Amino acid sequence: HAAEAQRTDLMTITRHALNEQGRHPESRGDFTILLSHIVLGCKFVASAVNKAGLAKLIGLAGVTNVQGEEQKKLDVLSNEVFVKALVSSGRTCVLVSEENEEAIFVDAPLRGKYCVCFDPLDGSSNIDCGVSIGTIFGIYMIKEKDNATLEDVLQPGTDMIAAGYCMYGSSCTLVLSTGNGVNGFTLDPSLGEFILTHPNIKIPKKGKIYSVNEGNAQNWDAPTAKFVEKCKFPQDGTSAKSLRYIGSMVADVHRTLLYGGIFLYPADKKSPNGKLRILYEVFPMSFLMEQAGGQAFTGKQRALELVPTEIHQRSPIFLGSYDDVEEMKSLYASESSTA
Ligand code: P6P
Repeated sequence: HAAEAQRTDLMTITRHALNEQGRHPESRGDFTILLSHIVLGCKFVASAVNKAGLAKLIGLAGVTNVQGEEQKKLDVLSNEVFVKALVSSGRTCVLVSEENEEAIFVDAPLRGKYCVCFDPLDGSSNIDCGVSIGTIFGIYMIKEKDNATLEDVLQPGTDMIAAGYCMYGSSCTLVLSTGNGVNGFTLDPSLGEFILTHPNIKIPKKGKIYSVNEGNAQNWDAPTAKFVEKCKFPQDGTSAKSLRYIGSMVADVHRTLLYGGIFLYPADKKSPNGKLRILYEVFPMSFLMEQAGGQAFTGKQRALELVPTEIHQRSPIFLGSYDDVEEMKSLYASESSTA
């Protein structure tokens, strides 16, 4: 009967959020309503991404489609969908999108109490070759509801109340944390519902995989170079690690979360602050890693303790299994002690 109950106990992401909400009797369900609008955006993007290849195939993705409208690039379309969904939820007041140079401030009567930082379609350059891509988001609570300013999103990641990503790949998987562990939900297209498939995800304490763009090796600093050297030529009798690098953050992080290991996007001579953006790539993924029992480090400090001064600011990032990141931290510590 347990198996039968499991099969029919459809724990959807909305039911899961309502259960979580039950832990906060004072809550009026605003977060659940916000989440349902994020989920709506993810469902739309999942459908558009799946059709993208086909659209290209049958010529829809040319300059104009059959309706004679200009076919939007998927990342632009995804951004419009998420901005509209978040504003119409009536629960947001500041939005920061990778696609918008300036932050968006929501006016009354649709203004709410949440600030959402998101990359609507990270890794979109990989669409044409069918590599998994994703939406990444992090959520802050406004400091003072009737006075939304940039300060409300220039906060350390430790102030985020929730974070997640939706990966559009062989299946559509939404991974979410509201500060009480990490859960994974898989879209059942026949129901149009995200079903809980990965309850209470915990990242293995140590992994056998390292994930970095080796093409940047000539520009790495000494600790990163040393760490990668040890992965390839271990001196302690352990076997070498495997290199897995997809070049789409959501895909690389999802594999790291489930299988263990470490994902690195270090600073290098070309980009002293690395490439990944703090508010909608580094913070959400670091939040998830810590909630899953892993770590996230910038080369100088705990990633979530960064305080951004600009909404598109970048940071180096090393995240993943607790012990692997700990090794990275000790290499940086010994470098600074000998410097
Ligand atoms: P590189 C994709 O363009 C992205 O923003 C992330 O998804 C990914 O992790 C990174 O850049 C890949 O960068 O320099 O290795 O191609």
